[in-house]
Amino acid sequence: MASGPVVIEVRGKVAIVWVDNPPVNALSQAVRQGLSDAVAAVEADAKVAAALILCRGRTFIAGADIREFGKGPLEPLLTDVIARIEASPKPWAAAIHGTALGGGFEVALGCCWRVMDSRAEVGLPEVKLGIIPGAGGTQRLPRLTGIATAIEAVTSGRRIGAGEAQKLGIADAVVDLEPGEEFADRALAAVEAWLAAGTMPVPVSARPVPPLDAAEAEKLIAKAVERARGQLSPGEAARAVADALTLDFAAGLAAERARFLKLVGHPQAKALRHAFFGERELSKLPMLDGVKPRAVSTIAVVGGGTMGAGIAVAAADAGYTVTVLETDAAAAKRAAERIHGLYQGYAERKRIPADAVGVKAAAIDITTEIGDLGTADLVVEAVFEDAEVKRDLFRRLDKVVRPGAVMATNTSYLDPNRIAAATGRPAEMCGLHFFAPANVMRLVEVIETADTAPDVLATAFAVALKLGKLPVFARVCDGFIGNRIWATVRRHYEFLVEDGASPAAIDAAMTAYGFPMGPFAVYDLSGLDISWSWRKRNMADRAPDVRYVDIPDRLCEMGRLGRKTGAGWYDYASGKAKTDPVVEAVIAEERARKGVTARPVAAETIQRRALAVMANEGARILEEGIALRPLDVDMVMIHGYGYPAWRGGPMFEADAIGLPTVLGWIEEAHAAGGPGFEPARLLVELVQQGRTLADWAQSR
Ligand code: 3H9
Repeated sequence: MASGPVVIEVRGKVAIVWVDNPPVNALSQAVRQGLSDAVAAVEADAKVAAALILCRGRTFIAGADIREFGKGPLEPLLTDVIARIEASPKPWAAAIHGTALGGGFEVALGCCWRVMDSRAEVGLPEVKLGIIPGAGGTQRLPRLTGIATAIEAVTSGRRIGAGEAQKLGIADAVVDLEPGEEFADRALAAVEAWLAAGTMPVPVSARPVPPLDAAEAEKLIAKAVERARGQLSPGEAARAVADALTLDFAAGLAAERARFLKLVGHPQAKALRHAFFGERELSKLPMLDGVKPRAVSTIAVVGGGTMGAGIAVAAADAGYTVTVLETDAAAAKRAAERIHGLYQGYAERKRIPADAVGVKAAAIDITTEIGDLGTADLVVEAVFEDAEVKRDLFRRLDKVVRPGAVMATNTSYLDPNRIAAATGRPAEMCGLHFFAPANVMRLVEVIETADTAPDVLATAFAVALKLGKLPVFARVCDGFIGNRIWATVRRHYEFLVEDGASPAAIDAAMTAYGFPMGPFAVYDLSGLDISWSWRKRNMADRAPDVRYVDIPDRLCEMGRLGRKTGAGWYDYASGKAKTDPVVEAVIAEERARKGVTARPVAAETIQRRALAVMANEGARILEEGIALRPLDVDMVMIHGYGYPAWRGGPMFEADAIGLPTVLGWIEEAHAAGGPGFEPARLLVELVQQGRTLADWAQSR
């Protein structure tokens, strides 16, 4: 076979079956057909005793071709291809470099032997796409690892490194490449040695399933369901693995297929595919087309507080030379301790060896001399959220930072245009809005000011990508994309409290919707004082007819600023969030003062109002050009605010539910919220035209 994505190269007695389907060797129809034909070709070639699958490019097969999902099954089916490989009288081996994921790992499990590069990983991440392994993964893996490990692997979708894979019996050999060695040569040598030994292992599908008590399996399934917070695939994946306890291989495979087919067309899987491709679309922007980013090798972070320390660690981890500027020696010491603490946390989670903590922390230079920032290629400001403090800082930076360097402010609510105007070079400024903890959270809003030069924007995107972040383009408005939507919906949650719902009932409704935390618990975690000072700043601009709930101000006046003060919407004296009679009394007083008769609010009402308000504000953000595409809004809400990925984000979900229905809910929210909650013009027009947000995005 000389062409197509699968090509055979015979070396001695072994046929190397090369898979070459860039970028990640996904199992498109052509690859499946190529593998199926290769089985026949290997069987027909009398000189060949065994076959070895190797992949070109950066990785082994990364799974089924996700773009083919939803198009109906195309022959040959992957299950049949794997069955042919496993049933072949000539043994097959898989040589894994990069990642063998999903269907790619399933192909490897159908082989007699698996040899892994020591840096390679395997995994069954299908649950993250709202599905389960559909080509035998749930039936073959437990035959190697046992039920409990297989359930953990398929429900988490985590990647298993070569060393662990060998311990679990997944990898038969692990190869540590010496400089100059080719993985193909080492893998081939391993296969030749196995052939020479003359023993063929029992096919994985024919091996017994290590027994597990049925009650124990039920417990594992229940745990997966609970952790999934409404997402179906983890529970289904766990059940599919547990089927192996009671069904023989063929019946288990059929049951797995039925579960796979049920899920692949489910709205949750569609939403998760949107999230998967959405993440990868974020940096594909017309304004970045052909624009060369500036070279960045050194990054200066101004401010070594929680945010600054997180940014510094993220930058150092990505290979940048990092300097942190602090105001005085005491602040510099605290910054150094914070950075050390972050690396300590890495060591505790086994991300780095314990003895690397000091070295890594020491690699981040901490200075109190602003002049030391003169050679930085990028300066990221992460100081106290005060316009004058920031403007003054940038005035001083302007004098020392070298010409051509990029300067970024990490403000969340202030106007980057005003901050940039403090410098003599606003074209070299942009916003980089990180989310705390900045070394963990992947979301970064990249803010284009009125003057940001295209290559400055391109530089910000390039750096964010190198940091392993998900950069989302946004223009300037109060709160940009995420905080603006959060502030709007938070006000609506406050209306619901005033109208009769308790904060705990709202939190329960939203966690039941799939959020990891309820909004009032989040409010307490991030601190009530941030929005309080914003409200105080903007008090003068407040129109008299705008609905205003005084409860959070009253709590702040009582010193209840959230978790950090031991009390906010909840009381934390016991270490856990507890409903507090003091808060209940404040709420009751405010209702009485406004003449509101409290009425219970159903969880569904809370949920549909929240979705409606978020989608409506998202639509305004789109019509104002603050965000470019609905997917940008969705990715911000998923990655920064805990919107359940399996719902696809508020814009995707609004389309999925139907814009006319959602518009009805927005009108309901408007009736309750008054001015500021009017339906977005964009949504009204789309409903009139019978179009969706996705249609709108496509037509632009
Ligand atoms: C499955 O296997 C089901 C089976 O059990 C049963 C079937 C019956 N298909 O992420 P990157 C694209 S479900 C199509 O930036 P990296 C991606 O969109 C599958 N396209 O690279 C991007 O395109 P573009 C289970 C795919 O180096 C480009 O490749 N497998 C697929 O950072 C580069 O991607 C998974 O869930 C795909 N399967 O990371 C694995 N994968 O350039 C999903 C990627 O146009 N993939 N693309 O934007 C990954 O996790 C990462 O891509 C990987 C590489 C780790 C492999």
